[in-house]
Amino acid sequence: MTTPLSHLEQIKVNSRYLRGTIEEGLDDPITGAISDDDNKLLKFHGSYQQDDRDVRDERRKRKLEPAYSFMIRARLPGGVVTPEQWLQLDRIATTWATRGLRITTRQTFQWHGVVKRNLKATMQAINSAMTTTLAACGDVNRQVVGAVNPHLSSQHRLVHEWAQKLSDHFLPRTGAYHEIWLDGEKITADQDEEPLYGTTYLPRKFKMGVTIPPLNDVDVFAQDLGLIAIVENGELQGFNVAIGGGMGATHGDASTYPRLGSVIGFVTPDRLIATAEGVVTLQRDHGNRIERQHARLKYTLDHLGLDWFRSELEARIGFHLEPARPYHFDNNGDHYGWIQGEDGKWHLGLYIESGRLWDENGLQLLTGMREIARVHTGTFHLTCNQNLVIVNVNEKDKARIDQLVNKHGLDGYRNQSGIRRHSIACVALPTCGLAMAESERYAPVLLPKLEALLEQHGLRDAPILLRLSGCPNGCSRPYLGEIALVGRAPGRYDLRLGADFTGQRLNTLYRENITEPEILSALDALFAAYATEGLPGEHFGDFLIRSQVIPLPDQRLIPIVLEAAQA
Ligand code: SRM
Ligand code: SF4
Repeated sequence: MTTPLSHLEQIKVNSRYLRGTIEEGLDDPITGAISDDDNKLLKFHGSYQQDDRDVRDERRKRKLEPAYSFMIRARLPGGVVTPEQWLQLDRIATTWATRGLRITTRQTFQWHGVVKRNLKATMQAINSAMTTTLAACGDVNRQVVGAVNPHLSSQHRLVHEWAQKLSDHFLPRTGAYHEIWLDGEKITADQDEEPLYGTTYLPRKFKMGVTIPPLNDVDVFAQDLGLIAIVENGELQGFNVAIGGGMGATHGDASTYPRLGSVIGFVTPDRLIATAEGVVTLQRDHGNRIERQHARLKYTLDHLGLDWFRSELEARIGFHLEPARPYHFDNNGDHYGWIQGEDGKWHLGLYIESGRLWDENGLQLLTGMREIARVHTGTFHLTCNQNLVIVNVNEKDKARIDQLVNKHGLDGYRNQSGIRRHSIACVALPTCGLAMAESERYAPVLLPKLEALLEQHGLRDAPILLRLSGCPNGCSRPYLGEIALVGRAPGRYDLRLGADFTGQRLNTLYRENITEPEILSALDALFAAYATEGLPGEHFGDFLIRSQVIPLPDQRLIPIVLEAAQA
């Protein structure tokens, strides 16, 4: 007896390569929504239907349909944006979206609040800016992230090149996107094909990231496929391959969990695409298509075994992976302020709170970046920590950029506390349909309180990784925070502690379902101990482990050949 496919798998099969009835739904003037099935397909096109949760109850009482709108996500491999693109993408934000430009934790832009009648025009405008939204969401390979390492310009270029190649290789081939959004020629589904994905695409989302040690700003072990570039004497030798990273979990369901990627070997650059294709197609063929909560690659690996996966992979690609090469990571954060690249050009790293570029609270972050894009001759790089770097500035142009940065309140990087500089918060309310608690809107409330505590203990500048998520899906990669709050209910969070400073150790649940006073009181005591008992240079997460406040997490969750491979 064969087990039936999940409802979503059936929707994919019947969708005629992601067409569904999206076009008809867009034309229906009676509602601001599209059908549930089409909404599932729309994700593959890079958009989610949402509703404003701040007014949901009130509208229900007034018997109005929810205030529907659409979130749109761009695909910007490696997070690179030219000034011309910036101006076009900014114009989309001011014309059709409601909350500016939002830099995501996968170094791309999201727009929120686009209403249905403007969806097509917005998609067209994004494509006119020489980018796309295709496969920014959905059960496919998503945005490929790449480390932002401006002071080593040649390596930076290299990471971007590989992010772009991988992104292009795994882009869906369906003509549906062009037909629906760009008025492309209509073809019948039987003329269409998806050579790599087939009619059911992947069992679940798939994520890739490329980094060059000692920087791990992409959190390479949180990727389904993480690639650690090995550079010797300035030359790229190849990549260590880490598979099965992922953050998402469900409260109260121990069969779901965050997992760090396992390093399974090394490949030379000429074998990278074949290896990546082997990993993706093995997941396509063996991932769980019945229970979506167990469909990510991490569960496929834990179910079938890492040894099984590696030998199937080698059989499929026709060569053996070499032993992983030594590497060492220093940190997974961003560099702020000016830094000179090896080619003499300058780069300016800016702190953007929760990645939201918007004109509010007396700041003009969106306007400021627009002004900069008008005069800048280099590029912009978005980071996975929701920040941005103004890249390739000539010496003579630095003063002009500085003046615009100061004028528009983009100079926060100069004087922020250590914890703020290392904080990330996911979007959560009011747009995220899965949010259980506030996150992005809670960061400006919580941070001053944490800063006051840290100040009292002489820890104002201590670099501490703080990650806030409105639910356990983990969009801010909270399980890699030295301190993390994971939403449970309005005003209530799990407090997790003890990840390291480099993205190589998961944190552990410390207090469950607690309120702000309880969070502050718990942290106050730990900050006091850290201030007096921490060793020089010791990071907060490491201190918590050494002092046994937090037990060392389950070794299964630590990258498997990490110790052997590390220098
Ligand atoms: Fe995420 C779902 C926002 C990065 C794990 N994520 C969502 C949705 C689309 C909610 C939904 O399904 O209805 C959120 C939309 C909120 C909104 O209003 O914009 C959302 N995720 C985000 C972003 C915007 C967070 C941010 O503050 O920047 C990030 C967009 C990334 C991008 O540009 O592609 C974002 N999401 C992540 C990451 C971090 C990463 O990839 O490095 C993770 C953890 C890594 C991972 O995938 O394991 C992540 N998001 C999830 C999950 C849990 C997946 C799982 O395996 O269980 C969901 C829920 C789901 O897929 O069912 C989710
Ligand atoms: Fe929404 Fe949860 Fe992701 Fe936050 S972590 S954006 S609340 S799905």
